[in-house]
Amino acid sequence: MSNATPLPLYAISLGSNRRHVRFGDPRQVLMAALAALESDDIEAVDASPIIASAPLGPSRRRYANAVALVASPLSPPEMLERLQAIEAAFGRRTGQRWSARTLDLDILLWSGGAWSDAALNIPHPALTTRDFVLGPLRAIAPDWRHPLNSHTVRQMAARLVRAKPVDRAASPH
Ligand code: A4P
Ligand code: MG
Repeated sequence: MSNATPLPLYAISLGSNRRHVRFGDPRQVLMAALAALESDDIEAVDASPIIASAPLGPSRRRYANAVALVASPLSPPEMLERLQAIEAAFGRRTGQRWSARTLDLDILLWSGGAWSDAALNIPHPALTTRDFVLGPLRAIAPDWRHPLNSHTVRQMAARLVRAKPVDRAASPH
């Protein structure tokens, strides 16, 4: 079976801005989550460095963020269900949107292309606007193309950096 069709790839984002009573600070939460992702049907392929990032949204705590590449035969809904089970095992509180969380796992990209249903959108809709996602993703998958806008991850990350000075220049003094 050495020439079997390669398994689909997923890019998964990891975020945390709360300590976990057992694992420790957000960086340690992400390291434990990376280990928890691996299983019989999820194979770790690569992981980015873990970065510290300023919070987007109302929470004031800084985040640890990273991106993992995994190979898996799971369908996108099955992968989402698995990620939500891992979040729950890490004590994720549901409820308030964007509240401080122990662990947030999102599907960024899938080698099968785009997916859209009531519970799941792939590529992740905020992928193109978030430096704390595109930075780590570029470290491990710079040439992956967004299936809808066809830009590579490297191009999307560069566009994000270039957008900032233009925005400032456009604002009134
Ligand atoms: N959902 C749809 N598409 C996807 C996908 N591609 N991957 C649905 C995962 N989930 C997807 O997500 C709500 C619902 O989105 C899920 O039930 C699923 O059916 P959630 O994770 O339960 O809720 P949430 O995270 O509170 O809301 P949301 O909109 O996912 O928040 P975000 O956009 O994830 O933002 N700042 C920094 N620096 N770093 C961060 O990591 N994260 C957030 C959370 C805010 N600020 C941040 C960071
Ligand atoms: Mg999420």
